[in-house]
Order: sequence, then C-alpha cells, then structure tokens
Amino acid sequence: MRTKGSHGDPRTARRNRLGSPAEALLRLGFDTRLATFTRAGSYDDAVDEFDVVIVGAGFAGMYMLHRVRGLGMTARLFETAGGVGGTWYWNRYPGARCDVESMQYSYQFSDELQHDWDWTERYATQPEILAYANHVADRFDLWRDMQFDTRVEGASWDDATARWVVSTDPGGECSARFLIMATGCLSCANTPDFPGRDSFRGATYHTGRWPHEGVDFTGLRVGVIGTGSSAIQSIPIIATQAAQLTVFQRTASYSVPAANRLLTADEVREVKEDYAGFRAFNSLMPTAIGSKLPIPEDSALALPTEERDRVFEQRWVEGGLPFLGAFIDLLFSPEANDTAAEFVRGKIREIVDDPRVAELLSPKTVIGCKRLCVDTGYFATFNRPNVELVDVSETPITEITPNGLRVAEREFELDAIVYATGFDAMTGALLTIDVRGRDGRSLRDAWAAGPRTYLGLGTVGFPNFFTISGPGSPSVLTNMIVSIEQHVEWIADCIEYLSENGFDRIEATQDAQDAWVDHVNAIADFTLFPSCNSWYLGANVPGKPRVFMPLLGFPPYVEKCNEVAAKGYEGFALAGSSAS
Ligand code: N01
Repeated sequence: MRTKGSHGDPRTARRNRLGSPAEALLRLGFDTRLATFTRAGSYDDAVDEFDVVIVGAGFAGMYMLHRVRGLGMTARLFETAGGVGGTWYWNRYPGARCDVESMQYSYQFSDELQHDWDWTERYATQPEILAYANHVADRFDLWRDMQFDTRVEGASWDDATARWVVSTDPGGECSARFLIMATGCLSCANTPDFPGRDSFRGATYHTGRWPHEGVDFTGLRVGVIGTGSSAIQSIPIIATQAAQLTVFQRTASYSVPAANRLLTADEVREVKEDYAGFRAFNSLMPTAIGSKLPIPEDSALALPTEERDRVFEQRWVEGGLPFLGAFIDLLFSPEANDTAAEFVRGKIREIVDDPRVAELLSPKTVIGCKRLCVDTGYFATFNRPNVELVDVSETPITEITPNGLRVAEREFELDAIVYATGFDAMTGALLTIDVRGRDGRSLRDAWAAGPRTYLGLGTVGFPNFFTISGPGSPSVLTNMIVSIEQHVEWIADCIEYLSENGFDRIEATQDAQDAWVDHVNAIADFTLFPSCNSWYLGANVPGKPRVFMPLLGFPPYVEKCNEVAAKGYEGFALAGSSAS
C-alpha cells in the first residue's frame, strides 16, 4: 500500500521536529536515549556509544541504517536537515525532478516496497520522491535512530579504543566503532562570491536550498545565474511567472527533451511482473540505467549522416539521458561525439527563433562531458518576449548591486536573484566536517591535492571509515540509488565479516589505494570527460584541485568489489585483538 504524501503527515512532521518534549517522543515510540538527546535539542554531557554512526539521511544513509540494524547493531544517524531525503529535501526549486526514470530511481532491496509503491510519472517530481523517502522511513521504522537538525562538526579516530569520537552541533559527543559518510555527492551548495553579494536588497535564492513554502515570482524581475540542470528545469517555469527573466549564461549546456508523461497502468504492470529481471538488465549497463532502445553496437562514424541522424532523432523523440547511448563511441571519440553535438546544435537552431540567441545557446564543447541536461521546453523559453539571455563568458558578472547585478557597464535591475550555480560536488559535504584519522591527520590534508580512495569506499589513514558513493566509485555516472544499494550492501557485509572474525579495524592499504587512483584516472583519460570544465573535475569551484572524481563503468566496478570481498577484503589491512 502506498502512503501518499506521508511527509505532510502531521505525525511525521512531529517526529521530525527536534526540541519536542521527550514525553511526547516516548509516547510516539522513540527509545529513551533519543528522548534524552532531543529534550535539550542535543546530547546530554554523557558520551554515548554506538556500533555505527551514519552521517546523512538521504537514500544512502537511510538504507545503511536499515542494514546496520539488520545486523543487530546499534546506530545513530545524524542529519543537518529537518527530515529525510538528502538532495530531494533541499532541491525544491520549480520543476525539480529526477532525470532517471522513476521505475528505476527507487530502492530494489525490498520486493514488497517496490511492488507496493506506485510512481505516477515517467520522471518523478521532487515532491513525489520526497514522499517516497518518507514512506521508506515510515515503513522500515527508521525515525527512532535518526537525529535531525544536527550537523556533524567533527570526528576523530581514537586508536587506543578503535573508535570514532563524533561531535555535533547542537553540541554533543558520541562514539562509534564505524563511521559511515552518507553525505551525498551534490549536497554542498556552491554560491560564487561575487563582489557586493550581500548588498542586494531583493530576494536571493539558491536552487539547492529552496524555501519549503515555495516562491511566487509573479510580476517580478528575476535574474537566474547559471545554465546547468537546475537552471534548465526551473527557467521554463519561472519564465511563465516573472514579468522579466534574465538568464546569465557562462557556458551553454546540451539538453535533450525529457518527454515526460504519466506512466500507464500497463507499463507499470509490465515492469512489476518481473521487477527483478528489469533491475538485473539495467544493472548490466555502464551507468546502471536501462532503456528500451537498442544497445548500441555501432560507431557513430560507421553510418552515413542520414542514417546516423535517424538514430539520434529516435532518441531525441524518446527523450532523456539514453540519447548519449545512441552509439558506442560517443564518449570516447571526439569525431563521433561531434556528430551528436552537431545534431543537438541543429535542434537548438530549429527551436530558437533568434539566430543570435540560438548561437549563444549552442554549446561548443564535447556533449556529455558535463552532465547532459534533460528539459521540458528549455530552448523554446528563449522565444518568449519576457526572457533575455546574457552572455557572461567573456565578460563575467562584475558585481551584485543593491538593485540587481552589473555586467561590465550594464546594470540589470532585479527583484530576485536565483543562484543556479550548482554544488561543491562529491567532496564538498565530506570536507566541511573536520574528520581526523590516525595520528590526528585531517581528511582535508589527506585530500588536499584531490580525493584519494580505494574503491571510493575507504581511505588510507582513516580506519573503520566508509564513504557511500565516494569519489573513485561510479556514483554520479550511474543511477545513484543502484550505486548506493551496492555500496551499502558491501559495507554491511564487510562490517559483519569483521565482527564474525574478531577484527576491530579495517583500513585501505597505501598500495591498493595508489593503484586504484591510477586506475580511475586511466579510465577517465580513455574518455572525453577530462576535456571540459565540469563539476566531475571540481572545475566549477575556484581553487578546487582538478581531479576527475567518479569512475566510469558500473558492472566491472561491482565485479571488483565482489572480488575484493571474496578474497578477505584484499587491499585492506584488517586487525583486531581477538582475530586469529
Ligand atoms: O549545477 P551545475 P546544477 N558565474 O554545476 C554556472 C544534478 N541535477 O545545480 O558551466 C556565472 O551543473 C555554471 O557555469 P559553468 C545533475 O547531476 C540533476 O544545475 O561552470 N555562472 C553552470 O551553468 C547536475 O549536473 C537534476 O561555466 C556560474 C551553473 O552555474 C548537478 O546536479 C536536476 C558561476 C551550475 O550548473 C548539478 O546541477 C538538477 C559564476 N561565477 C541537478 N558559477 C535532475 O535529475 C557557476 N556558474 C534532472
């Protein structure tokens, strides 16, 4: 049975609110220890001990908590937000929806869950995904071990006790054998530090920190900075409300139509009749995202132009990310890639009336090098009389002023500025926490030249410390929920193995980590990904080391993780007082 909109349920809302009376929490079924924490909005001065501390209540943290509890272990999950959902809690901007199809972008660990839940659209909206996250938390009774409105500030490894000491704000301390970071890849908002940023007298928003009550732009002069996925989803909707919308574009983005629609009862039934088979097929894809379109075998260069364009046209009409799967070499050969890029540029020229605007909107870089965007009416929005595109590639935004913003000599008067400027991706959220491993070494220092991990799961110098979908794993190049489940299950099995075999610590070895980082880089160098400035490389954040962070190729990665586990966690050093 589906619990529709359970996040709006007052019962759930009460549960999420910190600071409610401990007695009320007890009546609602929370354990006494949580009641002690929440009465004061933080821990008492006592140090509490858990088997596992998890940071983050997105899809990674929630499933990790469920698995850890299944091992009979004690756990506490800390979350900065006021509820579950991670990126889907924060990204409430108009038009926010997932670019992976809803029947795929969901958990598969529970057959009952995937059969009971009904997605309504091909691509789920943010509210529907958030309702699903709340349903999962209800269904698996996760709330009692989660503490919201609580930021983890620091975590230090104590080698003598083989435990992590974790400090939080509101202030408190607890310790755990294992520290698991489920902090998300796109959760640390990036707001460029323009001169005069705080002087603006109008309203300022960031797409990744959108107000819960929503924003009505009716009749306002609105400026949107950025033209990535978030901007491309929100601009068509903001344009219908605003009196005037000005879009400040530094780099044009490739975007393909979403072709979103309601799911039919027949197609849902077809998937549910063999959900396991559907999942298994999808997980064989390099991105763990399946499509009904044929799996490519040809090079884009093997076909005459007309035939090749027919294939692109079919994918354009079908919509979505599988556009990039039209041919086998689109992400490897610059010549092949340019055929797809030129096809999309041709579409932009067809859709946009003003040739000067069409030219500005046409990306010149490799398609897919930055995350491909998926839109509903984005390019056509620039045909509206109330929408202006301003190129800030050559002449950047000079300053934010009290009345708007200035680009060189021209001042744009605005009532609201929307920063659609993305995230400090993959490492941002991890490094805002002061994590200190063996000998007090900080993660910030260890990763000063870019993140270094073994399998994206462990890091030298940081025992009993796991990252879910961390840098060096396929993560953002895949269907995130599939990647998350694979990581969570691997970590849970590993913790169980350690406990059963009397080990009290595990840490990646230097040799294994060095070899893994080389492997990730070698794969990236084999692709076209390093050829442009993307958040995959950290290039969107000034001063961030330029390192390609995710690993391309989900199936071989899973095979490697399984092999490592089968060989007694090869590449990790295991130790323990009672190990034989
Ligand atoms: O962020 P982005 P996003 N001056 O980094 C511009 C996922 N996601 O939030 O390209 C001017 O892509 C920046 O310009 P440039 C998805 O994985 C998914 O849109 O750096 N402009 C760029 O145009 C996605 O890739 C979904 O030159 C500045 C924009 O801001 C990821 O999240 C929906 C600037 C940032 O684009 C991030 O998407 C939304 C400056 N100083 C997001 N600084 C779906 O599932 C930055 N920019 C559909």
